[in-house]
Amino acid sequence: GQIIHLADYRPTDFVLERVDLTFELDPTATKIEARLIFHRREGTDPTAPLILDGDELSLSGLLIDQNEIPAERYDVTAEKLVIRDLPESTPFEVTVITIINPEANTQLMGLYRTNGVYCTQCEAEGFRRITYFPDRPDVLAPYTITIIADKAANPLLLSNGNFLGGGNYDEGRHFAAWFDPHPKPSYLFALVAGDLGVVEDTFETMSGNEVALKIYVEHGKEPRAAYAMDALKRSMKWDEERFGREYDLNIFQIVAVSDFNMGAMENKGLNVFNDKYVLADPETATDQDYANIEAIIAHEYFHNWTGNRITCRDWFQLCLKEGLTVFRDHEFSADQRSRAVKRIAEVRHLKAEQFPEDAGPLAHPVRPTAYREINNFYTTTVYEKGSEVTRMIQTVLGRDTFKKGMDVYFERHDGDAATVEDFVKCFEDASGKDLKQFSLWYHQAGTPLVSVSTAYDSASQTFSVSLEQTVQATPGQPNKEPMHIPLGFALLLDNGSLASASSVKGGDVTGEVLHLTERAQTFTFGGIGSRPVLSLNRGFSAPINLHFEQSSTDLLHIVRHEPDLFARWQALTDLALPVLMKATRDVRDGRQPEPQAELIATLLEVAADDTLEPAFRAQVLALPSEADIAREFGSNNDPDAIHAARQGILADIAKAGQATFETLFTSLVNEGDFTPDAASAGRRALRNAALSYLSYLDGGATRAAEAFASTNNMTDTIQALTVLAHRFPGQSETANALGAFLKRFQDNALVLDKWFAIQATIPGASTLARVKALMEDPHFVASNPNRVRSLIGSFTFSNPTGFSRADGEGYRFLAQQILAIDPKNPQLAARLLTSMRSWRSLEPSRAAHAEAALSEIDKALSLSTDVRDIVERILK
Ligand code: DPP
Ligand code: ZN
Repeated sequence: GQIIHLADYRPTDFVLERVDLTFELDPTATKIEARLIFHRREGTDPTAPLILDGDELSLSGLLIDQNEIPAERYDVTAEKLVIRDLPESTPFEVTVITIINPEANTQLMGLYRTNGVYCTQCEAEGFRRITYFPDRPDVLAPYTITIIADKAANPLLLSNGNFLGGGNYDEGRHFAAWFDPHPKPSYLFALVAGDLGVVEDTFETMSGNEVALKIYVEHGKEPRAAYAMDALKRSMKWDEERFGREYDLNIFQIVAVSDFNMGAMENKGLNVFNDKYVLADPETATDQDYANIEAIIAHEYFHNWTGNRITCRDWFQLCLKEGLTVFRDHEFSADQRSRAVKRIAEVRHLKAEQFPEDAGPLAHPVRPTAYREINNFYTTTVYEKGSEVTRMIQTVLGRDTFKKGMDVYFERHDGDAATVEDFVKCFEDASGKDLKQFSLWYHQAGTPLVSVSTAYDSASQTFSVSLEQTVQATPGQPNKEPMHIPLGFALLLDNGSLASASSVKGGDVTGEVLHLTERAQTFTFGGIGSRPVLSLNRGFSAPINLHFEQSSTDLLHIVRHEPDLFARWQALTDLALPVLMKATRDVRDGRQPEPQAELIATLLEVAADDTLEPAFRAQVLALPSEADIAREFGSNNDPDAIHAARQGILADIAKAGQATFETLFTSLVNEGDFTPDAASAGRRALRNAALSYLSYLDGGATRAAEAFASTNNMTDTIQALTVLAHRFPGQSETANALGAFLKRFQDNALVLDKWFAIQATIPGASTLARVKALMEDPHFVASNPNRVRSLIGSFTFSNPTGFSRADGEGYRFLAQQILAIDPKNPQLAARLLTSMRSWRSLEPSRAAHAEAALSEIDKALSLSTDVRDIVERILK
């Protein structure tokens, strides 16, 4: 794997006009005839050869304009097909014949088989595993697809676009033809064939076109696709209302498969989904599952415009479609649910996943300039930080101008393979603003740190806010420029109202946003009659770290009076984190942590406040996680000390709040049948938070076991089972509950994933032995990515005390697993390996074990490019 540089981008020498593919499906020998019509691009070298990409391919036939092509006119390897002496000005047709083995495709890239179903995954570079092709996102063409297959085994033959027709073929085979009129790059190609059940519906678009909606699932699972269908219809409506985007084919299809590397894939008109993000019913899906399904169905649907109609010029522009589409799905979920609670969940996720990436060896800009393996750039930086950057454009320009910029983008670039610069230009043109400095968000890696101090002067009635920004060095970027950081803010007065300044000096303030653009800048607000409390970075308007030593009195003022719920949650976090860190230091130094009456009283006050929505209160009671605390320390981390300190505080809160938690637990029972709506889910979340606290008191195991035995939905079941397993791992109640759960759900793979994940995340050093034993369990399927992620991934990503046990055995275990998985599924292996990305922030002895385990991987001779790239960057 060589390094590919953005600076080397140039268009292809040949323009692809049309693609016509015929698949003769066979489990081990599928024949593909690709007929590709090209012409030489004007102004290019008239002798340039045509170069097509391949991956593990062997060529079985090659024709030009239907004539055999002499051997001296082409060179072929498994990775390249180079054809010379092509016409200077007339279009020509290249016919490529390949034969591939879907059954043997364990990488799950290209055409493969999952539970007897043929399925494809082509993003980013899977299409070249099907046929030799200019496999890059700036080569767009309309596709005609013919699929021929055994009729009994494959009654369904699906591809992109609209259905053209089909019928019987020969010897028990039949065929179907599809045409996608919208020019698309190869990564959006899809084919599915097999025997599946279907749920059908229709949607009438805003201009009155009727669209057939179909969701395909395994036979018998049709009822579990109802929620996904509902989410799809709501997504289609929302994109019309919010962004004026209408669907553009007469059919939209989703296929759920059980072996899939990603969450889902937005192939034009034929989305393929990890079934985890389609299937749900109250008995088997948690509230989180429902929320994920809603978000991912929306995300893939929204790609139809942001990704498909307007695609990326090259893979460096991945955030152009992903960051933007994540922003769109976040906005959709916020509109469907509680905006503040949704924002809290987003920020928690961003800080838990993206901030560590940006602070470690895998840090890269939202729009990178070099990569060795593009699969490794489907990161939280490209997705989540990319979304935050889009959100900031909206914050900087205001909602209306942002919308205008989006309209310009859709209008100007429909049908294009565009760049980040094209995108930003649309907003510059719509607003008349120069976004050059703002664009650093795309180009500079690292989370900015903003230090804040404030001063109130009663004589002049001025309040000043001094800000200083720094961005730490990241790989390849030692020096950083000052960025444009839009900071939402409010000045809260004593009585809880908001101060409005009569004047502002020192910088640009628009509405409720303060624009930090210099390295250091002081904003002075005039006409402020009494000292206000500053609420800064409201709504997490910028993805930054704040260093602001606000007094607990001020933070409590925000907790009680901020109209913005997100800001209240943030203030509570700012109160809790220092307490958790102090307790961690105490544990490490062998001191007894001090009681924390003020924090505890505040948390309990919020918990009992019935005027606040339950989902918000549940988020507050969740406290910063062990990973949050580790991230805040940044270095020399001891996961055992963090765990012990946090557990101690949870126990103190439980003791002080017993009455509150008893009341919440008994009063928050949802009446009637289960519904997955956000309000009901919020009540469940708060009730389960109470159950979790009550487990620290006498009779905790019995109570959790009773709760487990009496639930009528998977959310409550999982919460009760988690309390049992994580708090009482060795007790009979836990063994009984795990046994009962397994017996009841052993035929449901998605539910079994939860059973594995709960056990993999039991805190403590002994969980490694449990994980190893579970790998021998007959229900563990090593070839299924969801199962591997649920057991091994949950252990390495979400079990700090288990994975980072002091003797380093957790790291050695991961190294063995990486080496075992890599030959079969490099993408999965590389992703798992990123769980080591923060190894340098561990205390020295754990860090030494981690480095040794990484070196074991590094020493292996035949690593995939995927794993090679990650291990070298992590070790550097
Ligand atoms: N399918 C992945 C996503 O939608 C990659 N495009 O984000
Ligand atoms: Zn996406």
